[in-house]
Amino acid sequence: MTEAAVITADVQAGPEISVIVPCYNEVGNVGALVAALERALAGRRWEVIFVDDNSPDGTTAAVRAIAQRDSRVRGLCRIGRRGLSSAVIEGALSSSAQVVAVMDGDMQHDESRLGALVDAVQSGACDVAVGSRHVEGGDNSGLANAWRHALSDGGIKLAQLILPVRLGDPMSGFFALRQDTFARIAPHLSGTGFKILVDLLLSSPQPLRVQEIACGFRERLAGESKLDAVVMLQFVALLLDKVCRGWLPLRFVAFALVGLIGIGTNLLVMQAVKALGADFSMAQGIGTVVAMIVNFQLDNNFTYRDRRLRGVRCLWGLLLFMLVCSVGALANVGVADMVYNQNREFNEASVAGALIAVVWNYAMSATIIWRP
Ligand SMILES: Nc1nc2c(ncn2[C@@H]2O[C@H](COP(=O)(O)OP(=O)(O)O)[C@@H](O)[C@H]2O)c(=O)[nH]1
Ligand SMILES: [Mg+2]
Repeated sequence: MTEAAVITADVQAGPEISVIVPCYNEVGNVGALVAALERALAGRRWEVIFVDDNSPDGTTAAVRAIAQRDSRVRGLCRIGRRGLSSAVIEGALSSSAQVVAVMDGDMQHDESRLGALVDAVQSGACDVAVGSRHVEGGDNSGLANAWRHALSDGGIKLAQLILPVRLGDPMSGFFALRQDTFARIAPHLSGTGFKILVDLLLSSPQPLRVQEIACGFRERLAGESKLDAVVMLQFVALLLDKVCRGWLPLRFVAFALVGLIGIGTNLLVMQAVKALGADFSMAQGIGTVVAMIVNFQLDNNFTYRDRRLRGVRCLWGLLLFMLVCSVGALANVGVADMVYNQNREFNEASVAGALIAVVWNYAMSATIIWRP
């Protein structure tokens, strides 16, 4: 027996269940959720891991205050990061329990179904047990309004088109699976956006056996939903990423699309400034600077949302971005000139120049400005 394997009398075995709770600005819900878990999982060895992205409302402090009295409560605070799915991945990988369950931190999920989810996985009846609002007995009444219902239904239909398994509620954020199953799939996950269950089902090298367990969906206890237009786009990006089996670098595609918006902005502003009586160089200069600022904002809030720069770092980032793009513009003109001198093809030359510029800008942005 090795030194590490010696167990002293007063050491207790670890939990059999880790409940992973991604949270952002959920300070008003943490205490209620721990109390709910206590009731729902009575008689089982469990822990809860709150993964908070350094919420400004003090969610992590609230978790730590409870954790000081209760060793079943753990907190993982991520700095400079955002994202539900990536938070779940990191929480689940920090677990040594046999089963991990994932649930939201706003009391929308019905914790009384947790035991059934865990039992379904532990009995070997399935690989993933899903708390489902779309099987008999389930309900979706906690969705805020008709728009959220339509969005959820649309997302379900879209996901069902490409999922390898039949599932009534692939958009559920309430499910359980064995930790080793999660760890096996983890290297293949995209980790983008909100829909970690869809990510797991589409990323698993072997098809997963799924069982749905009817479950209610309540209204949020406190705080606000974080679902917004970018999260919706991230869902489409996740599906695209999986359909293309990872060969389409989605961040690059987003960066190039933002670049196209930049070209449009440049032209529009240039025309407007020219109409106000400025000469060409002045109009071109102002158009370029405005386009760079717009591009930086879009990239910071969308392309690199998970690494978003704030405050002084955002200002430095913008200056660096302008420098990088200026070098990119010089490379664009240089390469376009070279190609044009060789074959006198105007279109080919400008496409070659633009390509070099976007690749340069992307490479520099990804490695220097929004460093991983
Ligand atoms: N760590 C982390 N958790 C998040 C993030 N966005 C949302 N969450 C949490 O994920 C859960 C579901 O999010 P919510 O906004 O309620 O989504 P909705 O139920 O679809 O409106 C909640 O516990 C949120 O606090 C994020 O960027 N990071
Ligand atoms: Mg919610």
